[in-house]
Amino acid sequence: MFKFKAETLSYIENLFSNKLSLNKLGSCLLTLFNMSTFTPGPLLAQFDNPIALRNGLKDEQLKDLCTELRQYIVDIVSEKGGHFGASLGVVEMTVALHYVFETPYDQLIWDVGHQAYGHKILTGRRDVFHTNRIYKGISGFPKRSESEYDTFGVGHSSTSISAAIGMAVASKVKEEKDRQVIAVIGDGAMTAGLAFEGLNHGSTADCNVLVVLNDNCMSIDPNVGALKEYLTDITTSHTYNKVKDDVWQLLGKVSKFGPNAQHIAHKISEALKGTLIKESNYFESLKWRYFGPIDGHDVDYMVKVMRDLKDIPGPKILHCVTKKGKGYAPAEAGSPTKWHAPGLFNKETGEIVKVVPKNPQPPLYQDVFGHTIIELAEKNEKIVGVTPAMPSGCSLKLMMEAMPKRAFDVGIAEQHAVTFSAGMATQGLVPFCNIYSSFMQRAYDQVIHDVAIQKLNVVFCLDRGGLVGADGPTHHGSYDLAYMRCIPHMVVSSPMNESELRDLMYTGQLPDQGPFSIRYPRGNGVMTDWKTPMKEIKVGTGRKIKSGEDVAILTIGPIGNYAIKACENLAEQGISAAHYDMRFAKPIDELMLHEVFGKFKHVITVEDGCVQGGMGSAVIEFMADNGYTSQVKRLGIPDQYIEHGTQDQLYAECGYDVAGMVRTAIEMVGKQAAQSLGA
Ligand SMILES: Cc1ncc(C[n+]2csc(CCOP(=O)(O)OP(=O)(O)O)c2C)c(N)n1
Repeated sequence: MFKFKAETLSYIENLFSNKLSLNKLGSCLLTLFNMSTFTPGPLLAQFDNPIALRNGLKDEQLKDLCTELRQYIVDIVSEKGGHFGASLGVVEMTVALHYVFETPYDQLIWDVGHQAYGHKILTGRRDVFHTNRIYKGISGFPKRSESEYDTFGVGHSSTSISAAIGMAVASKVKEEKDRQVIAVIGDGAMTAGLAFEGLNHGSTADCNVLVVLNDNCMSIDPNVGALKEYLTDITTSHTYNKVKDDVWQLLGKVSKFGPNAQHIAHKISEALKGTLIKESNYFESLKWRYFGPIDGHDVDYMVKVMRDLKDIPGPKILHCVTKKGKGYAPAEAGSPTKWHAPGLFNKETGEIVKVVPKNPQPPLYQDVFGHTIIELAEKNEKIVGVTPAMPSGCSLKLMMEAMPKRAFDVGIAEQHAVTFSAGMATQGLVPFCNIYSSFMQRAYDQVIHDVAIQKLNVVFCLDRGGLVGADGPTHHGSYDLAYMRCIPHMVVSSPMNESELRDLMYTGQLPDQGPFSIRYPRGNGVMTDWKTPMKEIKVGTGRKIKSGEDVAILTIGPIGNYAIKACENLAEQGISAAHYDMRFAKPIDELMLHEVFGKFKHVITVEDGCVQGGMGSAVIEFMADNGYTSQVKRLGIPDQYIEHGTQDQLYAECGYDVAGMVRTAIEMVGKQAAQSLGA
């Protein structure tokens, strides 16, 4: 049977409630049938996939195709949202790669994948691209289940080189001699240890990999560290560039030499090395052949270079210099950080759409963190802040500006961020190490081995804990409550509101706290007046928000605010629900749990995290250990990967929105309550 999408249903509702103007009717009808109202340029419209492109496009049309592809991205992202600057910066690279290489047979891997919009549009998803990141629409990142052109699922950075080497070695094992593997990786992603591990192994793996280094000097915020400076040096070095030009001239002839190509290429690289003895090349020293830097926006030249490189076997790097936001004037002129994912904007003026609320709104949790750490650090000189490449995203930027010597962006290097924090903690400092919940997965051993076993006082602030929305399964912070809870010494906490976040941050920096984790979600809090005086919360204590008779709802974190509404709703239906804000998943508040299980036959636990191993599991463990026998239902993220959508859509899908809590309570006690009401 034909099923309407949720988005479509809301259009229908709006139509019938007269909320939509007539001129929107057309676009609504198109949306009903999931059709695009966006019109691609004439060239882009002709090609449904790269095979058609390679068969039909002439070299002299490459530039026009790039212009149309760029425009199509601007048209759609300005109205539908999503990542922006990075995709515009790789338009020429995307076209050149699909034009030169035999995708999907040749394997093209995008690192992080936030820059792959052009790739999606060229690889069969042009007409559904307007559903990008929308509930039930296409994913904002490459995804193997979505297209055979998406060779490797991504979202987290710096995986592309390792994956490419794996694929290339597999090709070797399978004796597919003609198959090419290409990884596109940004200069930001290149700062991660994982990328280095790939480079280090790749040189000896004797396989056919091309790494295209997309160097735009930016991560989300400005890229940091020595590699960035090295790449800038090599791009601006006159000696290097002169030699490079000579080499390219020679290289242009390589493909014509057929079987001798390898020998000639070797001679070229030796010549390059010899000449640049004083400026020895980082990649060359790791035994990767290095080519470039070249202008990543000159599509004709990119095509020429890539054609040549196809004939050169072994591991090689092509260094391309690009600009984030290229071709869209407001993004080129403005802050690349702002244009990384600007939200909706007026494509004619470049003005970013801001809905100005009538009344003051509660702050983002990340900003509460950003302001509170400064307040704490002003009083406690031992406090320092650490972020792996997310200073804007987690708002540590505020501290980096206010106290530049005490706040550090260490690059996309979660493992280093944790061990670096551990090192500082051994010297008596109190690091607040802020890492998104899903990115922390990368640094798990460091949390255990470097922090927890040594009982060091590092305060982990896990931003984006819980379902994050449009970024989808790679970014949902589903697991932290569970993965932190099984670590000895670790305090596992989550505030229900801004004031509790401040109190927990205050508590975490008190003497001898040991490893202390505080998780909070993406988005806004609930308090407009949130700068409350900070006080200690006794570790392992929750609080009763509301008494009740029929059922107890135990929550952790801001999802507790949904429970408040659920209790009100249940009261209207004659069910008296008690509500407890647990605050800690570990140590769990045993006194409070004795009260709960001593009184209630029906208990519901709610967390914006996986149901396995989280707070609900802790409650059931307590119940079993203490011989209680109540009926407990755990609400949270089920044992599956949740796709993208708005946070509310996803809470509803997982059954822990207000309606889900009410439904569960009624299922558990509804009949009984109804009977006692005499129904
Ligand atoms: C492990 C991990 N940490 C952090 C991020 C967040 N993140 C997404 S894109 C990005 C910047 C990537 O920079 P770069 O590779 O240079 O690509 P660009 O956006 O400049 O094209 C970061 C830090 C991530 N996706 N994965």
